[in-house]
Amino acid sequence: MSKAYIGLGSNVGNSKATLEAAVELFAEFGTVSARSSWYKTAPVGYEDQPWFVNGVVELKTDCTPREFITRLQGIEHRFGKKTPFRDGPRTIDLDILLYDDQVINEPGLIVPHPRMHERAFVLVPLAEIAPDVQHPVLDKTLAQLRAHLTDPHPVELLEE
Ligand code: PH2
Ligand code: MG
Ligand code: MG
Repeated sequence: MSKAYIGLGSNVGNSKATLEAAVELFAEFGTVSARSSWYKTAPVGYEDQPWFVNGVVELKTDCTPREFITRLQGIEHRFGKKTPFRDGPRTIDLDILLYDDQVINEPGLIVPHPRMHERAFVLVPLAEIAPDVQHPVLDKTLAQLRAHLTDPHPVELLEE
């Protein structure tokens, strides 16, 4: 059984409802063992677009990483994911952040997520549920990485 962390994001449509529905579908290939709060986050990269809703889920699964990314892409497809350009608006984005302490660098499958350590919209929810987990490449805990963030983009708790 492996433990994976998935980053969820959306800024098109009813983002929170979409992401909640996606989390329900994770039961098809794993068991959700922790989930962060939802956050409202300023867009990083391409900035002329609505704020995102972001969060992180911890999942126990028997999938291989390759099966896992295929499952996540299947869910993205079911919610009609379209990405007209890099970092642009999307109904849903599901990214593998960590997969046990595996380090994978294959076409279409890079773990840990290569930009997670520099993004507040990832590290704030991730450190909320897994502060003591070690980043397998940077050899720092997620709480340490969060404390050293220099990303200026605001991350705010989503009001219910
Ligand atoms: N995802 C991106 C690019 N920029 N910005 C925020 N705030 N949240 C995201 O999920 C996000 C982003 C590419 O996947
Ligand atoms: Mg992404
Ligand atoms: Mg993605």
